[in-house]
Amino acid sequence: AAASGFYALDLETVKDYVAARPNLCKHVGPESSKATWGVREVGDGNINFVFIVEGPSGGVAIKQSLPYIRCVGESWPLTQDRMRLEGAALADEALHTPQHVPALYSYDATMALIVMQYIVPPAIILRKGLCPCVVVPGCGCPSVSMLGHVCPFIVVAGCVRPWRRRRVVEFTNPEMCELTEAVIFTEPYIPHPNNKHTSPQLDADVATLQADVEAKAAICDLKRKFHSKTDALLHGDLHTGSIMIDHTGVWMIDPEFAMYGPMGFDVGKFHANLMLMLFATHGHERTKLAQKQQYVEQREWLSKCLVDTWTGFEQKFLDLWNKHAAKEAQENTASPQVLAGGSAAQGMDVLRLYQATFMEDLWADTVRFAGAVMIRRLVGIAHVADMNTIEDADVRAGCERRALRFGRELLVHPSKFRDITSIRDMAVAAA
Ligand code: ADP
Ligand code: SR1
Ligand code: MG
Ligand code: MG
Ligand code: MG
Repeated sequence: AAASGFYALDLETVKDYVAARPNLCKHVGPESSKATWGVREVGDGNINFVFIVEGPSGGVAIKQSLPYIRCVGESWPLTQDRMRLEGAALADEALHTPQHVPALYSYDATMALIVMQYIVPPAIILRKGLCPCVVVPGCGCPSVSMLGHVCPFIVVAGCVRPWRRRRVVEFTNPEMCELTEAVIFTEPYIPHPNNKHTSPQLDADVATLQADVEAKAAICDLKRKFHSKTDALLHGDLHTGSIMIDHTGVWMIDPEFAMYGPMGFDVGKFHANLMLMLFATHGHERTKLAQKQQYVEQREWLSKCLVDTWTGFEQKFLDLWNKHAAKEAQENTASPQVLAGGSAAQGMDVLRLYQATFMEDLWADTVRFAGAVMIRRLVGIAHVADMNTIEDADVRAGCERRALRFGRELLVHPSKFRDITSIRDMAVAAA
């Protein structure tokens, strides 16, 4: 928890906060120029407050956590330590992919805040670019390079060294993980006061889900994986609202849920959010007929992005793993080469077979986590603008129902989806 001395910033005090710190003034402007600085609170997420402070030298983004969840209020307390975790994760990600994260300028434990690089317009939150349909096919797939860089470096498998166990402990993020466990893996499957859905249109669908033994067994298994796997340092909340994009780059923001966990959780969460928008396009198209062609193009962009995300990720991940494999052989007693008794050829065979098993497992996790994330965004506490902005409730409910059924298939029957193109084809057909 934040030490005493904490206060919630506002549009005035945030300027004083910056002006009192020369290391921050250098990004904004001299203290003497304070009267000319512009300040906005731009937090549109569920949890925290974000201020942008701009002056003659540039700008900073200041993200502060209050001791509760913003979208719920004081009735749901939440650790302010989440800003420490977010700062640590940004710093860690910057070691590997500085081009894909805002630079961290400072962390203040007392004030439970981080100060970071302001990602300037025209960069836009990907979800906001998708909802009013302004992301055009000219933007590349945001995730190809990003996911490929971010997930893999831990070089998973067999990487059982003391430093790794220490890192898992360093990034233990129990309260944020418990939040995820509640809102993704528990509440949607039971009647719970946090839940909401388009009612009465989806009442029967929700009742069916909450009586669905197969879905409940699947989510139990997935929750165990979320608890117990420590493949890599995850972002932990990698949805389309955590990605900023323009025609030149991609930035991941908001890693306050960072922890060592199953890689399929990050990848699946991103896929799920692309698919939610894919299902939503049909509703937008029906209610905003003037833009029909744009939605057709957007669906094509989303479908391509879905495929490129997985294939780009898989390729980058295996490349990195292969690069590290030689090093592993010298350092790690559990490496395929050591287990092969010094035979380089056999070591390579062990590595290839092991990688194939690993990727199969990762794929199944990705499919199932994607299903769980789609479901939570339709019947749990936190819905998505992609669907919410379809004003006609009957049209919206139709999109949501189709997405819910598809999410359930991903969760319960992952083996029906042998690869990413089959997910794409089935999602396009089901939407
Ligand atoms: P929350 O944890 O509440 O979801 P986010 O980290 O997602 O908060 O930030 C909320 C919003 O603030 C983002 O959607 C984005 O518009 C803006 N934002 C956050 N960080 C930055 C940044 N570094 N540069 C520019 N805008 C930012
Ligand atoms: C109260 S649940 C809020 C949700 O918003 C965040 O972005 C996470 O996805 C969390 O589950
Ligand atoms: Mg956010
Ligand atoms: Mg946001
Ligand atoms: Mg957040």
